[in-house]
Amino acid sequence: MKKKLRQLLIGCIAFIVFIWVGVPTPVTAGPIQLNYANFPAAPTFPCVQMERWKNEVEKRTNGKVVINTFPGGTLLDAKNMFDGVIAGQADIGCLCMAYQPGRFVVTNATSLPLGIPDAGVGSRVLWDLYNKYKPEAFAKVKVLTMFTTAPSNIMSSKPVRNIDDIKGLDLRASGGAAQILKAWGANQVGMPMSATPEALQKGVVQGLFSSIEVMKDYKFAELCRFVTMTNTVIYPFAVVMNLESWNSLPEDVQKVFDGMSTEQAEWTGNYMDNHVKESMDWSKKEYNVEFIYLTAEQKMRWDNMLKPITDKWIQDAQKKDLPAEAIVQDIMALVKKYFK
Ligand code: DTR
Repeated sequence: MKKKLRQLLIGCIAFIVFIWVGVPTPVTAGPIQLNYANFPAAPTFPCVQMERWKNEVEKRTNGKVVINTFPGGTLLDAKNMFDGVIAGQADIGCLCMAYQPGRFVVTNATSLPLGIPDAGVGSRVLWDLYNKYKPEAFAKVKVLTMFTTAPSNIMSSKPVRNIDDIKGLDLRASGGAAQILKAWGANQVGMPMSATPEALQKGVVQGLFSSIEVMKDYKFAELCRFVTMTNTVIYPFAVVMNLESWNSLPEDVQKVFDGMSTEQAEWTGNYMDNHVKESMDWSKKEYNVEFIYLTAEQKMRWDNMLKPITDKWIQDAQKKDLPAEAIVQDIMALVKKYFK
């Protein structure tokens, strides 16, 4: 009797174990969470495009993916954005390539004075250039998209009406654009955009050289009552993803990301161009900002002073075994293609 009871008990336990192990419990895994880092403040264009991308991704993956956004350098700042993404401190990061001229030589060729007229054209040119050359610099990341700013102008607390006015003026610019200010004779002070509001407030600089949507987004119009329209050089940006994070995504999600690359470049370029106009109107209305236009003769003089910059870039890039002349030719041909 005892033996039978024991057998029954063992049978029951075996049955329970069988049910427990054999029947799969429903998996209640949540959505895929990805952290996206950005360096400037939330109202600026790199963050506006980030929020747009987030919303589209979440919509197009039907909630399978959730993007957590970190503007204002809260996860990674301008200087360690690229390496931080490679190291996995963020899954995705947005960086201004112009801040590191020596690191992103090919894509930074778009910031040479080659006549990119606006951000819509600039973003298309940059994205095509990247896809043609697939530069080695991006071997350790997945590139999600690229885009550019609108051309740069001088925002300052003192009027710059001619080339003499800029001589010795402390102006902030970063990376590639620094050489432009130097060529014009300004006292160039280097720092990322995110450090500029404080430098202006403290009087470390009397102005800056950038696309002018920041007059509104950072309220620089309050301190910079003059804008000299030089319409020179854009700054190129990239959005990159950690390779391991990318490889761990299901194929259908990767397809959504890849399917958005060109669209996001174009969307951002167009947003930037419209926002520049808005910012100009706002600056005039709110702070009576004066926009100074160079005469054709002046503009030619200012532009001519920049010619050695492209020649020097070609020489330096050739030393790095890059097809420098072909890259410059490609940029000019792409500008023609997209500039209608
Ligand atoms: N012109 C570059 C890049 C830039 C233009 N607008 C913004 C806004 C926020 C961050 C960077 C930028 C620059 O001056 O840094």
